[in-house]
Amino acid sequence: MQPEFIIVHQQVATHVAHIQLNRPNALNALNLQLMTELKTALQTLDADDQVRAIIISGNEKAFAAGADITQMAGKSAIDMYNTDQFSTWDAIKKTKKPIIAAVSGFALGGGCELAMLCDMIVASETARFGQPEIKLGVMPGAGGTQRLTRAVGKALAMEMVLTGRFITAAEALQAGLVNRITPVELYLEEAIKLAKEIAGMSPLATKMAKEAVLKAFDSSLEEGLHFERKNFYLLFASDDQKEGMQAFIEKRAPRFTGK
Ligand code: CO8
Repeated sequence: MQPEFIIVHQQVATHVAHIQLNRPNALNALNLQLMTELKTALQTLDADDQVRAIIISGNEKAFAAGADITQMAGKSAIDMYNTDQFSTWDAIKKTKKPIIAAVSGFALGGGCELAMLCDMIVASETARFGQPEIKLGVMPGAGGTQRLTRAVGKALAMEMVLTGRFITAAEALQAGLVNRITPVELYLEEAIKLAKEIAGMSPLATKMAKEAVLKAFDSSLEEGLHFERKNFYLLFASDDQKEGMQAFIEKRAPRFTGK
């Protein structure tokens, strides 16, 4: 069945796939169906050998303005527990391939959390990041208090979470939340450029490197270093390691196959 709220573009030649959130009338508010479609698309792309890097974008006005407030408003705690809408987020988190969020306009609440669940963020100058849940009488629920704090530090995270203030793209860059900012007409192009660059590397190495960087967030230094070393050694079982190092020695571009 065709998804209703996302569009998936796949560039076979460059090994880059692009998922566009497409609920523009609601500023891409993340209702349950959209999140399920996103999860399914990511699982499919993660299993597809032709795909080596993934972009998630919205449109110029909004990456996503958060969870769908109208869908949540009348729910009880038991409804929330039974629906367990964060289980889709757990599945998205398991994506092994690098994901770049291309953010323009609003990235609020669950939208900011979704961008932070990605591995890198390319933002347009018009991007606005915020965790405004406090204004709705709740608080972030999909990683906002944890990933934001790790990205920007306690002072700014506390201010954003407790006041709901949106920060600009420039502030987000300065705080280390985003990788780079571009004029609005170039943000998607820039994200695609970055994705293509990553897709040119060994797909095995990028997956294992992503896994190891993420490990830094929930392990001690010793444990993380141990994990890193194991992945490093493991890559010597790959053709790509032989090819990458041989190509260096022969002064030519490597041809990575993911084997
Ligand atoms: N949910 C549902 N509909 C929304 C949402 C939303 N989060 N955001 C915007 N919309 C709708 C509006 O209701 C409006 O619909 P309509 O045209 O039918 O009235 C349409 O999108 C356009 O919005 P506005 O007219 O409000 O546009 P403005 O440019 O005037 O304002 C804002 C833009 C400032 C972004 C404003 O829309 C706003 O404040 N939106 C809500 C932002 C927010 O509070 N987000 C947090 C939601 S809670 C959350 O994310 C909890 C996370 C938990 C985990 C996530 C699980 C998926």
